[in-house]
Amino acid sequence: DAARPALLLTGSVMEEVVERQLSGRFTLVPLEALNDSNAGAVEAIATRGKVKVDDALMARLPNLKIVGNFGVGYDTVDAAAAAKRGVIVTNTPDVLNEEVADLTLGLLLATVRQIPQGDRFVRSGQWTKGAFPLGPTLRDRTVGILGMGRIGKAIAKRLEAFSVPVVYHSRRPQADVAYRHYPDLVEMARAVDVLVAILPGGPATRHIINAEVLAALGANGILINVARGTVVDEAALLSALKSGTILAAGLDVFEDEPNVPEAFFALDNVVLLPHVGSATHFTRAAMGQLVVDNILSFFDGKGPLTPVAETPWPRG
Ligand code: 8YV
Repeated sequence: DAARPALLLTGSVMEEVVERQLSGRFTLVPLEALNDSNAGAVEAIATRGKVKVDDALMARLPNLKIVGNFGVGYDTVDAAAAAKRGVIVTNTPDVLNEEVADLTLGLLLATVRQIPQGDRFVRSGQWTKGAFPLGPTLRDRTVGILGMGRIGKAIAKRLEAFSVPVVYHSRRPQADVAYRHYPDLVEMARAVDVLVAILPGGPATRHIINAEVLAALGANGILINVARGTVVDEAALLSALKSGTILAAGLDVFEDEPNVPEAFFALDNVVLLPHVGSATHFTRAAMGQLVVDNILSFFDGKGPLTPVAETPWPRG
């Protein structure tokens, strides 16, 4: 149907939520099927994960109007280039805050209290030969949150309930929180023994957690990364874990995921997760629905619901 607008899918985006609802309105075009004869019909993109929606891709789509990103992080979409082309970019904020914060606390506790190590200890029959060794605690720690956005605040709230002091580093202090703000990340790393990364990825934050930050975090220090793999210098982290520069790490994200450096597998002081911060049926469905609602609202003339900061759109 030549009159129907097309929607480009860069990958599978919640088939049962997004693809089913949008197929009534758009001809769905998987990225592999994009060619010179259907590119002109593409007015929307639904995207997730690794595939980059960059200026080169957008240049092929002269009638592109909106990019709906499945995820709150949109580092794989060049939102500035989209803005120059007058293309709206939307993400899925808020609907995943509590889910990601839950997982963050789980990963923190798993790392500090060595929960996966304890599971391995029982399964391998070692318990019958002696007790599991005593380990570190959350009780004597201050947590420094790197990024005090919507999810950072949900993490902080949970830590308060755990009676754990919270401080944070972000470019600007947040008006609506009472936690101490550190303008300098290294200074905060020196003052805390847990660093939780929950800030956007992309070039501006690449390797913000480097060897210097890890050294400042120190020998009792624990790093939790639920943001993007790119925010950590992974080589520096590996050597800090091996040498005892820091104590342990809990990682949900990696620089080249799903490829995790094998060197991590040999270390007993890391807990490794396959990027599951928001990965539940409940929350992924809510994220998918928000992708759909953004695109349909826009094509109904009511504007996007959750445009990203780079998108020039009047906010209510
Ligand atoms: C991913 C996430 O989007 O929301 C984010 O920023 O990291 C995740 O929810 C999800 O893995 C989709 O690929």
